[in-house]
Amino acid sequence: MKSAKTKVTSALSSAEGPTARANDVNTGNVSTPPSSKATADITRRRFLMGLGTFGALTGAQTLLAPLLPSGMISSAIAQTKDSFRIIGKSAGLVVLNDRPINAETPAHLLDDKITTAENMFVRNNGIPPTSIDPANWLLTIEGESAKQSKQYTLADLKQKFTHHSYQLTLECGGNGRAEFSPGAKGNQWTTGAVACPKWTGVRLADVLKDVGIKDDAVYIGYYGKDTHISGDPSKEAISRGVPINKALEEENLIAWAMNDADIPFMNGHPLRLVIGGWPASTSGKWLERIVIRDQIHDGAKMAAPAYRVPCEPVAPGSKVADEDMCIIHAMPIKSLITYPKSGDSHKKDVQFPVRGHAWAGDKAVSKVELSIDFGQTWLVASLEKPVNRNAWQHWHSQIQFPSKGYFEVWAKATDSDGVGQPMILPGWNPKGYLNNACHRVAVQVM
Ligand SMILES: Nc1nc2c(c(=O)[nH]1)N[C@H]1C(S)=C(S)[C@@H](COP(=O)(O)O)O[C@H]1N2
Ligand SMILES: [Mo]
Repeated sequence: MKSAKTKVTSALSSAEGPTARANDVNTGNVSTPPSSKATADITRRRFLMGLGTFGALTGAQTLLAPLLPSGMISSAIAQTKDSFRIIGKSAGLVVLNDRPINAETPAHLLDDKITTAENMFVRNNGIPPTSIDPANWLLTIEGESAKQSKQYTLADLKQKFTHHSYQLTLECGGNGRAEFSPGAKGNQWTTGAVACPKWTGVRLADVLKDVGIKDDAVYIGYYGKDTHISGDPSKEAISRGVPINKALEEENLIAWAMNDADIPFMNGHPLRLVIGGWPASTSGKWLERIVIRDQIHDGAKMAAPAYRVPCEPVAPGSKVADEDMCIIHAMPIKSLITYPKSGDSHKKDVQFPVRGHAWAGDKAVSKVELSIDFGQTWLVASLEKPVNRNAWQHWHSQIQFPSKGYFEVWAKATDSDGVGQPMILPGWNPKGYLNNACHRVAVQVM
């Protein structure tokens, strides 16, 4: 069935091509998650382990490894990035950029209801920290709308406040960017800049209230330990935030654990902000400082055009003035088919399962429908309730194909306000954000 498989994959090349390519070439083993005593040393050792894998594949000199800042790949490795793995991450992740490292998750690797550490995507704007010392980590809360400035160690946070766990969906605002036409610069995410692990930490609201919030507070902003891609220490890699009303919702966490283990280094160990349902750029990694602002936060990548879309719809390819760009708030309704894997073959007479997840920013998902005839008829899938607000919802169904041949499975989710996913690309915008078009996978029925 080799020729049919090739045909199936190429029929959906724009949506699934890079995924299929990466799966063909990546064969490394999976490394273990970070230990609970992770330090700078461990970070470095894990980086060396990664290079060791690379060295085994290519014969490269691992001697070079100590010279490389963690999170960066040398140009030698970049040339063969398809065979390089990010430390602690699945070999199936697709590396989109190596300076800094950015990698997405093929849909079939998001099949777990709770995204595993090795399968969570990685999105870096700057250079990840080169040393991490959890024992001496300090979180500072301050700002013109904070009643005082206060610092907490990780131990303080763990002792002083009630612990909470939530499954929270993080989706990059640029997820789906690859499909826009005319195209937008930036990481060419297809469908895989989304994850929904279980996070544990303290409520952002509890910590903000402990410091004291002045009546004039309108926004919060975060700062992390990573550095600007240029290496200029006076510049931030990214420093975004959310309106104070969103910040005070109970699901937002200052988290030290993901899936009951340390957060993977690339996902923000030892501490990160987790703001479910909003662009994941609001969830600061390697969290060192939170500011309570009396104005909309003005940190790096808050100003237009970053993480903004035209306030009113524009024709594809338009130039949009900065003052006509509005900040993205909650992410729109979207879904993913995590089984079957696109391009797989299936026997005609077997009823086989179709499943995935759907999420809707601050809202709930009310319905998921499937089509195997290009949207002419739809079948309603079984939809589970979210485990908590801002967590994605699992859906599943059984499909019986009417004949042999090439089929596409389409999924379309609708949110609790009755707003559904578009089947074609929605609102073109200069930076390629918020593509929530239906996901589709190819199936060859034999
Ligand atoms: N400190 C810091 N926090 C950050 C970023 C970053 O580059 N530095 N990237 C943001 C963006 S744009 C996204 S999409 C998410 C990605 O989280 P992940 O790398 O854990 O998947 O982290 C956000 N938080
Ligand atoms: Mo992002």
